[in-house]
Amino acid sequence: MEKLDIVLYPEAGLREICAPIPEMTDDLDKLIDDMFYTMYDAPGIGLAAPQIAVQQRLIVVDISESNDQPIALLNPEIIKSAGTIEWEEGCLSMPGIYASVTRPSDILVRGMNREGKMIEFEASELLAVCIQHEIDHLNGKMFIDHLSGLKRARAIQKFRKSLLQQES
Ligand code: K2U
Ligand code: ZN
Repeated sequence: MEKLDIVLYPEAGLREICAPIPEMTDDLDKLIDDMFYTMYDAPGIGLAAPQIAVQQRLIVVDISESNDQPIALLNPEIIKSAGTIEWEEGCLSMPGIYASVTRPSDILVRGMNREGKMIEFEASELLAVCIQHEIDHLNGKMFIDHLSGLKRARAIQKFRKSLLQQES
């Protein structure tokens, strides 16, 4: 297992549309292990491949308390969504910044699992929030993009200030 470096905003790679993955490979299997290791170490409950500078459509998620319910999804898609939920979100690529984001509360997700099998499942509440947050990353979108102009500007300003303080 390897702890990977997490890319920080405003790295350009976080704004790219990631490429679909044609098939599961041994290299991807190792990358998935390293992404889970990096996510648990952060700690976080989700991680998308562009956050470790891999511009491919791959996410890992585990919202369990005991880190024993890992979900890896290649080419994840939201097939259906319903309801609304407001959640105080953060992002491992913008550490220390939190803001309330409203998203659909119930989703039907389709993707390929790490065994190369197409799967489809329903998710709600925090799992739905987390999967949507990660799929946003695959489309070059960050949680701050869901904020109003003023709140987004304040979040970016606060993050930039925290980076400058770390450098001084
Ligand atoms: O993509 C990421 O940056 C990982 C996020 C995913 C996430 C953000 C907001 C709400 C749900 C998931 C990290 O896991 S943020 C850190 C964190 C840790 C525990 C609980 C919630 C957020
Ligand atoms: Zn994030």
